[in-house]
Amino acid sequence: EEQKSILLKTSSRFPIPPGVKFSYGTAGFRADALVLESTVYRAGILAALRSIKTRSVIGLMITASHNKISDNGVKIADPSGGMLTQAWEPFADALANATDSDCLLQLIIEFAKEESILIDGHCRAEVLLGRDTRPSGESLLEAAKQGINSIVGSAAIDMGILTTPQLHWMVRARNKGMKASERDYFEQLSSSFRYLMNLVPGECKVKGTDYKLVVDGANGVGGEKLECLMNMLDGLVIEVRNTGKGGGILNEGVGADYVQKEKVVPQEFGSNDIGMRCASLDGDADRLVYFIVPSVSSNNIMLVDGDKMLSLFALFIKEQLSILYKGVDENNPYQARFGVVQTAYANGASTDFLKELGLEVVLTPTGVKFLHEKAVEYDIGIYFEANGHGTILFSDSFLCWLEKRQNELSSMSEGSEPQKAALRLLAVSKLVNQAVGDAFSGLLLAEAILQTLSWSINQWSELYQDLPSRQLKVKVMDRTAVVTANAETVVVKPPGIQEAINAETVKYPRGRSFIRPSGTEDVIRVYAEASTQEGADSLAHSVGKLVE
Ligand code: 16G
Ligand code: ZN
Repeated sequence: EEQKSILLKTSSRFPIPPGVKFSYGTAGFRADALVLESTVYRAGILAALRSIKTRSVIGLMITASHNKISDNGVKIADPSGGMLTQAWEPFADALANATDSDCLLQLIIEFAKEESILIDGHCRAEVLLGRDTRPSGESLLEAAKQGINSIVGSAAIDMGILTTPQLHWMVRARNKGMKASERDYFEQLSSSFRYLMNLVPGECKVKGTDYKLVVDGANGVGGEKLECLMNMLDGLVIEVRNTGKGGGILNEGVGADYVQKEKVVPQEFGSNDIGMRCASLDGDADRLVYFIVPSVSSNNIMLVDGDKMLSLFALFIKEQLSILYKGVDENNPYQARFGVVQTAYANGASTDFLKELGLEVVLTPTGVKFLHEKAVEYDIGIYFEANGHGTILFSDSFLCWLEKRQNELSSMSEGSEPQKAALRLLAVSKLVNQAVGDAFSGLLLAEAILQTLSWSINQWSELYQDLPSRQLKVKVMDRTAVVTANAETVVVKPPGIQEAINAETVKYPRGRSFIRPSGTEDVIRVYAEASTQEGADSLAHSVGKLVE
């Protein structure tokens, strides 16, 4: 009864805006910040219930990533640090759209019963809260707190302004009984980076212009946090621009999404940076792309996208594994299952490259939750979206074996190549965020690998030649009319469209094209690639016409 009256009282302070329908999409709820208070309040309730149900710490992050500054959003992190289980998404939708306090209360009671969640104050809930630098974040965070506190026995712990991956990391660390402050996060990243750098062969230290990395912070939380992390690093000089302190606007003409989609130089970068190694974070620092400014004459960049990051990481890990196995005796082989996960957006040239390396490549639909879910099936699973979101997951059993093997090797032949390979892999498993894609992990790993291989960014970029591609979006009445299958590579509805796409595609050498309904906008997205840019453009346009 007490619980009911608290819920009725607090929820009446957060009426839902008229005429808006909320949906827990690929990246949680996202909308104009002005209509989000009730949704975030309700997401707070959901997080508290999830915490009681799982008897674990849950995360709630307030961010709209690469969206414009006036937008905001909220997403929930599960006990593993990953995305909220898909099984609860329908409940999230129902909560967000409940028309009034009574409906809301009714929904909660029914759901709690179904899921056997006992709200009696004995089962304690604990939710870690984080937000990015958006101005609307502060009041939305307050709404989340009220939502959490309206479930009896719940504690909301405000972790302050964070990157999305930092919050996910903290949730995971807390549930593993590890130290989980921001300081601990920075410690773990910087110490494992130092470890990798100490293993760089002496003759390989990169010199000259290759020495410095210039990072575009998207005028968001990533720029600010990278400046903290940077001070703890040895052997790497980083210059951060677009930190948000210089008056630039979040995600406006800056950031990983802009750079990857538009393939042009971001604000504050230009002719002084020609040939430099540059990188861009997105607004909540869970995406990363590298780029080079090739010449003064144009605004175009040479992009090193998520696919190329994945390719570098896969190449490096494969190499370390094969060195490691050289030292393994016949009776003690642990054949790590090593797999790569991409989406249909992966450049065809990257998929060819990975397959030629002898790796197993699988495709999933767009959205981190799908890629992540697939990658955990391997001992070492690497996933990346072309847009720069991705990570490398290690299984506990493989890490356990690796730890043991490293000990054996160090007592047998301290300083041998197989032992170094084992140490490198162990360091990578600590450097790389195991909860979710993290621009900082990706950046430090890429830097350490380039140094280990003594490669310039140009050599990295030349791993393979991207096939020219084009992306378009088409506004439609009802995007749900398009239904896809086989990891979004085939349209099953409306009938006939796939045949028409096929008929267009065969006209172009190396042609490939697909369409899918966006999970974040009211549009159908079109992707096309072909052996020439003109071909890709023209294929995208003709496929776009089929959709209109
Ligand atoms: C979200 C996804 C991202 C995906 C994008 C696609 C997460 C954390 N983020 O931002 O992975 O690439 O949506 O957007 O899952 P779209 O459906 O509008 O093309
Ligand atoms: Zn993001």
